[in-house]
Amino acid sequence: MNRRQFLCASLPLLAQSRAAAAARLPNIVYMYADDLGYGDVSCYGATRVQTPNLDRAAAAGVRFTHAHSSSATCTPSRYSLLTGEYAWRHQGTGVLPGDASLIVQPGRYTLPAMLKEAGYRTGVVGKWHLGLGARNLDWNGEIAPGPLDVGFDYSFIFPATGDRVPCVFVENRRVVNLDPNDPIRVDYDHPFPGEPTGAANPELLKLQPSHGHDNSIVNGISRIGYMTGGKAARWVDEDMADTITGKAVSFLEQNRARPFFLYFATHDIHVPRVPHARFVGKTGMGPRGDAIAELDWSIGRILDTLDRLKLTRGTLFVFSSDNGPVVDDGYRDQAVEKLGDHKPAGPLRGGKYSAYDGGTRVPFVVRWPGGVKPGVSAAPLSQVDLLASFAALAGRKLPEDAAPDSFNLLPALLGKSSQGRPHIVEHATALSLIVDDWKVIQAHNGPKRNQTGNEIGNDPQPQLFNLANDLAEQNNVAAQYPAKVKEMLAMLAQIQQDGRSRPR
Ligand code: NG6
Ligand code: CA
Repeated sequence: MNRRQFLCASLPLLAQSRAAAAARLPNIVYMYADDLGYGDVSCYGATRVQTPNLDRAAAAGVRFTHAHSSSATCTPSRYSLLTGEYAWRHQGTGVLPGDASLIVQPGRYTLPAMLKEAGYRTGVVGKWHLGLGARNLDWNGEIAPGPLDVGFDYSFIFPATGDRVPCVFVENRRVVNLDPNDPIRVDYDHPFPGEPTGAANPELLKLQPSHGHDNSIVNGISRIGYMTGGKAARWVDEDMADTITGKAVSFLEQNRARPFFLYFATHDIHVPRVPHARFVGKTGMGPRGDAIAELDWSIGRILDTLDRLKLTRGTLFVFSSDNGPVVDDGYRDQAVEKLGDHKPAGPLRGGKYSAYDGGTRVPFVVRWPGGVKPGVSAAPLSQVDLLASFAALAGRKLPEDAAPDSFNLLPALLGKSSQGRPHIVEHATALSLIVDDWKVIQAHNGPKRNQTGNEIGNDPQPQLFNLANDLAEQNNVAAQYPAKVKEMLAMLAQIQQDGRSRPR
């Protein structure tokens, strides 16, 4: 073959590979804060704490005002995010203890599994809280099934929450830094003889619980549940953001050459709030405010890394929170005393655990330079929609039975349409349904507030609000509009009964 023939033969190939490069699917980074409220960041109106890094993403992207986690607590929100199915459809998807078995069935069609099929390299870093193992997990051996069995290629997680044992990181299938001569054991019912607890040894604590949280002591903080052993593997709360942000950054560096999906779930701003010394005193709001500053630093590290790797234009960056805010979630950390006029839920009623909008309406920012039309969007959406929307982005067709509650809202997500989902189901102890301006909350017996002081939204009668003129849900108009209440409750019951809400 002469040079001319060679060129002629290779040109189509060259053109193809150029086209392939141009058509490289965008990377996706989904950054998920814990317990961060609608009013906790400056781009949503906070003034006493500044979040310049999130604000810069929001200014270049789309800031959503009507985006919801699917639940007012963590486990069910994360379950829905990964499966595209409302968690309340299944028993056993509530807030899990740290020794729970994996609740997402291995092999199931999940958000990471879908993206992996589409050619993405998938990783999870940070909070997991969806259980690990099948039953009676031995923390000293292979930890399976876990993230690697539901679609992730790589994982560096903490099993449950910062306030639950075991207080160790798990990388892929092993506890990190585990000394085989100091095996870990975990028990949620019985203390280990000879091990101090918060209840028996408050003098050993650097942070006192306000309710619960008085079992095993790790790093001077008593937790939920008991653990013994694994001394070298235990985390130091002050270093947690550094550790997991560092792992997230490494994942970006190592996978820069191919499409990747990073699910980065922070510990901030969940309890125990023990930010690194660099952030202590930064906000004048005590550890809760300082944890927001630390969270914003993590966001900045991710955005800076994308810039440094020249991946910013090719990366869809999404930021949100798993549920609304809480001030006293069980530790005496001055959050209540130093709150002042800061409004964690902004203009919304309730917070974490609540059927009012403060429970699930959360900050939601999408940035993709060149890919989104920047602005502010009031399109109603739920995190349960990310599976179907990202599938559309990656050109995948969902199997009919997969992701039964996930709507493809890609045009809305990219700021190109104001059309969101036709209805939102919110989950707290009661279920609620939002359609257009109306919101109904199912009747539910139980206390008005839980021990955090947050309003739960329980009422023995259904409640009805018009969010267009009463965003703060102050005027229950159920008595004025009985037909509306009836119609909406019937629709909610239908969604429950059908086992799915995504049209076939
Ligand atoms: C509650 C904990 C709370 C928090 C929550 C889960 C007590 C008294 N309270 O049971 O501190 O851990 O569970 O939070 O134990 S979540 O964000 O993971 O849903
Ligand atoms: Ca949470």
